[in-house]
Amino acid sequence: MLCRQDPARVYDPQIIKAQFPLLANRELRGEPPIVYLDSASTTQKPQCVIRAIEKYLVASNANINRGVYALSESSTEQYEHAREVVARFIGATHSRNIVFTHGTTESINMVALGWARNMLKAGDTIIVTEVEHHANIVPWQMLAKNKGVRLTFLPVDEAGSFDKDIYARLLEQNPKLVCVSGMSNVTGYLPPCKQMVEWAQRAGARTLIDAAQLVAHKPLDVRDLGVDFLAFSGHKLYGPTGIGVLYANDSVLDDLEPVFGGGVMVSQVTTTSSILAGIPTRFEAGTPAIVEAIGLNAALEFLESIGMAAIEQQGLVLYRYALEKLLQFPNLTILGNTDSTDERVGKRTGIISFAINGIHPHDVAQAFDDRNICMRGGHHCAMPLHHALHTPGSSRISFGVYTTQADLDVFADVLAQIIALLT
Ligand code: ALA
Repeated sequence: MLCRQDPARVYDPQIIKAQFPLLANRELRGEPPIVYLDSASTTQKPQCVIRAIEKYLVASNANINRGVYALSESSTEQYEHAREVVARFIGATHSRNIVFTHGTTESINMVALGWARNMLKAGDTIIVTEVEHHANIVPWQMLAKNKGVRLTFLPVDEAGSFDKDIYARLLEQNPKLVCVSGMSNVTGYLPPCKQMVEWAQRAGARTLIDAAQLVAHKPLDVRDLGVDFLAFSGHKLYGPTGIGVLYANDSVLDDLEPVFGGGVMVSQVTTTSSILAGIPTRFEAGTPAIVEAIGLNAALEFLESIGMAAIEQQGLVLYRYALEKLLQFPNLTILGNTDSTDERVGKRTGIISFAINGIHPHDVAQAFDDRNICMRGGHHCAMPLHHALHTPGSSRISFGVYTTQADLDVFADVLAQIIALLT
């Protein structure tokens, strides 16, 4: 198999990195080495994903669900196999619970427009949190405007974390839906999602988890979480852009209505009406992201062969290593609590954002870029969280399976130079 790692091999980020063409062997190509610390934005792609896409395009390319010729049938099988692999990867009962979308944003909008718009009425409450990426805020604000539902925000404390008592009080408003990020794309904060889902259910609310960041950092089991909807993107877990997933459990799936109409999602069409195709095909109008699904399949097999538990462990090692380095800099504030052993604030991983007194995050990112280090500066599409943490923007580093301690050593050396230069 293209994607299989040797299971006997101990996780070694250097060996993993060697499988990412953009990062590996740059000197041999006469290119300067780069340190890539922007995996929260998008991940690099391993050779096996690139090869799987190439192999599909060279040998199998045809539209799905249409042709009766062998090439088309094989393409349909590969696409549906990808759906099964996604279901397995997140612990879903069945592949019918997996809807392919174009990304997390589309998945969340699909819940807002295909489920909440029909199931909620004016005056109903949706709980959203201050931690959220704009993708899990704006669709609900649009729904509030069009439908008259009320949004209530679960605030963060100074540590960027939730207070369970405040959450419990908000649940007394009998919300119909609770939307929460599985992992902050700014602070790496991992809210206690399982408990939040349990409490929401007890209050009679449905739940949605934005797992865009979480899915690349921890093993995920949607049945154990008990969540109703969960959304993520392929490109943040080593697959291509343009493919995303909406998981919907059986209890909400029948109430989810298609948002897009078109070919394939119907079984019969007359000039006056149409009959919907089965689930999940009815949610995937038009030609879907077939090539991208093949790439996502390869990416998930790649991750499975390393093991998500090993990835989680290694992520925590790197997170602590980076944190120790950053904590040595005066004039630098790390967003959110930096004590990951503090039970009250929960754990963090994979992402660290910081502000340097007197330097704009864009200038920091530019200075790093001048030294071939890719990191992000700005509000990271999380303006409410930055507002709650009293800063308009921050500098962010985020890690992937290929990130090494050596990368972080280079980063810290350059950070010292930049601070000396710019302050
Ligand atoms: N959502 C991506 C990020 O946080 C783009 O950087």
